[in-house]
Amino acid sequence: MIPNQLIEQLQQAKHLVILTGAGVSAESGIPTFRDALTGLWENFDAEQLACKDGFLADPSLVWGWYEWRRNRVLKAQPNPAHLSIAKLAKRVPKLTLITQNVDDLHERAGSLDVLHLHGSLHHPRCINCGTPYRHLETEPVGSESRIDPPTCSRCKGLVRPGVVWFGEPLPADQWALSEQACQNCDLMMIVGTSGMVWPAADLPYMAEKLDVPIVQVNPTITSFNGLAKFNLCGKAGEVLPKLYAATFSDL
Ligand code: BV8
Ligand code: ZN
Repeated sequence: MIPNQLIEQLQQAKHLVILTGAGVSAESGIPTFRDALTGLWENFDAEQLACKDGFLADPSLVWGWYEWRRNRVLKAQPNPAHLSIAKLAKRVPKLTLITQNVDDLHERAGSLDVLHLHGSLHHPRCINCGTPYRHLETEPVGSESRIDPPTCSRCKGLVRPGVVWFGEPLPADQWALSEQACQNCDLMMIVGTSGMVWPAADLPYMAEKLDVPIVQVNPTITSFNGLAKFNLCGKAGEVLPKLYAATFSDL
């Protein structure tokens, strides 16, 4: 199951980059982006809701969707995939974790300095002046319903989710650090992403151009299969603990 050559490369890695997508949170019960379109939102395209125009066209529909998703995350726990990634960081000299996910499960598993390319469900802000909004514990979240977004305490503007919507640029600092890591690593792991969203999907190509070996962990075939030197076909929550144990079996 785990090729010896991969075990050696992981044992000798000086700088490992891990890029994760929604698949790494799937076993925590977090629906992937496209699976999150049920109930009120089932007749929508993700791209229609996850964009500024979609929010402005129907703020309570879109805010309700994000609140429902945020509540799912609050109730979820990190799974063995998140935990294995956090443990890996203690075993390799340098690990850069880049995620496309908007949940905080990597952080809750103990990962530090996570690079969030697409923002976070947990840092809403005013759409006008950018003032951060702090969720009140008592806010009614969770039922699949329309929820009017709060308004900014400073300018009365609408509060928006702290995610990167389609058509919006990625946070420049997170992107620059991610690019830099992919161009300076000696092993790259892609976990649970279909590679359908840009420019995040560009990162593995940057590493491959520099002959960096790539490992993919995914139960299905993706556009990265041709790029990866090692394709571990399986669920991240099952494969990553095995990979960790095979590589650092002394622990
Ligand atoms: C940009 C936050 C330019 C929101 C997300 C027209 C106009 C403008 C831009 C574009 C355009 N056409 C194309 C583009 C580019 C566009 C894009 O890529 N579109 C796609 C649809 C083609 N990109 C953008 O717009 C980006 N910005 O280009 O700006 C610009 C520059 C300067 C100035 C102005 C503008 C912004 C993209 C960010 C979008 N935001 N998330 C939210 O969450 O609501 S992306 C969102 O979808 C997720 O974050 C994720 O990254 C992505 C895909 O989600 P999923 O499908 O859920 O997950 P994933 O793809 O990762 O697939 C799940 C995988 O897991 C599968 O492979 C599955 O097999 C696997 N899996 C399942 N179970 C497991 C598993 N793996 C392991 N273990 C398991 N158990
Ligand atoms: Zn404001």
